[in-house]
Amino acid sequence: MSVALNATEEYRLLKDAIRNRKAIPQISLRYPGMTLEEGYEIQRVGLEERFQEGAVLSGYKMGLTSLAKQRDVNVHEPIRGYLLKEMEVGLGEQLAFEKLIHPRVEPEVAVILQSELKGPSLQFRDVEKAVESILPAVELLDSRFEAFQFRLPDVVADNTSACGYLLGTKDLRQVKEDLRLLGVVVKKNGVVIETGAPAAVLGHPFHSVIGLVQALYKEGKRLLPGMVVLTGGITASVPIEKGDTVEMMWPMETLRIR
Ligand code: OOG
Ligand code: MG
Repeated sequence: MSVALNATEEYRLLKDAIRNRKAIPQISLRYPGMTLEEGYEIQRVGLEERFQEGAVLSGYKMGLTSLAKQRDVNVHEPIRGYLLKEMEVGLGEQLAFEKLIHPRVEPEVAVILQSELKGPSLQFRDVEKAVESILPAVELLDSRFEAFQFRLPDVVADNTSACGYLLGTKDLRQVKEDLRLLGVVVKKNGVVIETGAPAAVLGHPFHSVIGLVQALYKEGKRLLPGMVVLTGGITASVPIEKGDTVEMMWPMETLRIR
């Protein structure tokens, strides 16, 4: 029989990794039988602690909703994590590299809600009606695990590598085209290194929102007006270091990260 892990203790190690800016070994190396539920329990303990420290929830993120991302980290199942207000990076703001371990950025579609979403049997049109805006976004990832390597329960415990996010300003619905087909071009230091389209995310990013709401429902939670949902990386993520510039070009605006 495997030994049960202590979620509070495991969260402590993740927190130390952030504070010391030093990655730690994967939890599942010490607990080979670690389950997905244990991963979510560690994530839950972490969120609870953050609340006690005064952090404010700004929304949620879905991860590994595209094939490109699943291949990127060799984990093949969608996962979810939480977003805090303090994670938001302003447009034009420099990344705080001195606090990061091995950051990566990825292009995403963010959905901002104007009304709540809940329930086990949400339909596509329910999401459509609840949306306030659909914005191009960048997620900043920074795994707390060595070599950015992990298994499914590890990355869930680590709040799905969440670290920051940046929102664009132009609602993608202003482009009179099918959202699924809008292109995003990712350049690093002037060189195109990734290209993609929102269709990469479960066929349409709204399916990611539906999956999230269904998972939250099982925990008695819902999405509230004003919340941000990051629907998942469209392409593989791009490592970024001090001195690099990453540009994500969408039809109406380019998001620049440095
Ligand atoms: C895991 C988080 C995945 C996404 O958008 O797919 C994620 C990782 O890649 O470190 O945020
Ligand atoms: Mg992401």
